[in-house]
Amino acid sequence: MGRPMTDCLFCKIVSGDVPAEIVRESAGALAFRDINPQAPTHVLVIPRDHRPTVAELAASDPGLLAEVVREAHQVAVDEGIAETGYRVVFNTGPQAGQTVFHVHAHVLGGRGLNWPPG
Ligand code: IU
Repeated sequence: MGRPMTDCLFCKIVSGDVPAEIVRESAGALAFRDINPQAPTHVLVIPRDHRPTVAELAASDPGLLAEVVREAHQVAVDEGIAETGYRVVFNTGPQAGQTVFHVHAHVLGGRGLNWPPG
């Protein structure tokens, strides 16, 4: 836990081996635009350290999870959607649609978002 995983796409974005449009960086986290955006703003916030899911991050490093959530809010501020509203989503597990097992917060906004989600 916490070490870079050689077969992890998001670890490769952290190391710079895979390019991404990075919008924010903090000591422990990185924010970059999703390559398949589902809303006018769709940014992913990840911890630099590898953790597969939000549950594992919460258990092993709650301070780092708090940093990811603070950065997610700061992305919304930077994108101008903090006032109108935005959504932060951690898909967790295959049935919830998690496809990349390096925890990431989706920050979505810039349009009306339906509830419940599909
Ligand atoms: P998910 O919650 O694990 O399904 O989200 C993974 C996201 O990662 C998804 O929205 C993809 O579009 C996004 N993504 C990306 O931004 N860059 C990539 O190279 C790959 C996936 I593969």
